[in-house]
Amino acid sequence: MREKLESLKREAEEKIRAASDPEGLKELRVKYLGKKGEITSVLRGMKDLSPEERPVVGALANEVRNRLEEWIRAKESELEEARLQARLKRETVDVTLPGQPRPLGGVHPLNAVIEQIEDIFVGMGFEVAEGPEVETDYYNFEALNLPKDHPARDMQDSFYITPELLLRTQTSPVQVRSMQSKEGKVPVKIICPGKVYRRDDDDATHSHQFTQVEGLVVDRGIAMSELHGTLLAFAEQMFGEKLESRLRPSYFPFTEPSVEMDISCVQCGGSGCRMCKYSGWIEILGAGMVHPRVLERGGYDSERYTGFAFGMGPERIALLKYGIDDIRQFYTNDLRFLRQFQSV
Ligand code: 2NL
Repeated sequence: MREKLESLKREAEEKIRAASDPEGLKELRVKYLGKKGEITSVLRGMKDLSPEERPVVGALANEVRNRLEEWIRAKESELEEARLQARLKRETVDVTLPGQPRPLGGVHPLNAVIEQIEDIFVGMGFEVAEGPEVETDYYNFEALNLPKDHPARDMQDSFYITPELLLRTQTSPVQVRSMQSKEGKVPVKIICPGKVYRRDDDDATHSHQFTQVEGLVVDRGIAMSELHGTLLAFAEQMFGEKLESRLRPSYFPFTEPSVEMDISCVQCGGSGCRMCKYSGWIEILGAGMVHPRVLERGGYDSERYTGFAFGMGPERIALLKYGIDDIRQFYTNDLRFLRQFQSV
């Protein structure tokens, strides 16, 4: 039995040393040290030994078992360590490697200008109002003092969906809706930015879809001087403190009197150049005192309240501000164009 134990020990040592993975090692543990393992079966045979031999063989068996246990445990940690090292090597991340650059977008120049216009008016106490792009004939025209026979209502000029519904041609209907929802309370002090639509052949200065920012103030005692002061403050913040401005008489069906505002040319400062067609002046917006009929449609007594309104085209403002010569640049998404505005 002694020889049997010694040979078991040698055989096991050999196999434990050769084990290459924890699973194989586990099988060896079962094979030698398990309940039905080889050592156990040797111990079971001890009952046939003489009383003198029994303790000697017993001690040897215990020693062999302890050694095997020791070797297996040592091999186990060796294999685990090797497995860990392999995994660390495989999964190593070099944090000093340069990252993958992610392409960053920028604000579209037209949206940048619209946001800037909003900021300037919000700074003067205006609120931003928005409304539907599909409008009724009533809000888009009738309420704005454009009667049925008005030339601006020509079917050829607007995108009609039904005889009563169309894509709005201006953002003024939002202002009429806002007036109505205030139920006669003052002040009304809003700006309405948004997309508008007109049937037009696209070229460098026209687009069938463009943007507009309109503004409206209604209160007691609003006069032309409030209009002038507000729009001059806007122009100075948009184009610079040094500019000159003037109001010229004009005509819009929804305002009376109506004006157009010019500023000294942003390009030449007023001395005359191609941009201002050698006049020294650049038109930036249209405005006027709200027509009494429009006030009444909005739910305001035109005997008690007055108001001013204005409308401007962000495309035009952006063309002037950035020296762009073709409105189509805003809609064709040429990245070479757009990338020039990434910091805006
Ligand atoms: C322009 C001129 C203008 C208005 C828009 C307006 C709105 C209401 C009442 C009265 Cl609710 N007026 N809007 C007034 C004058 C001019 O736009 O050249 N826009 C690009």
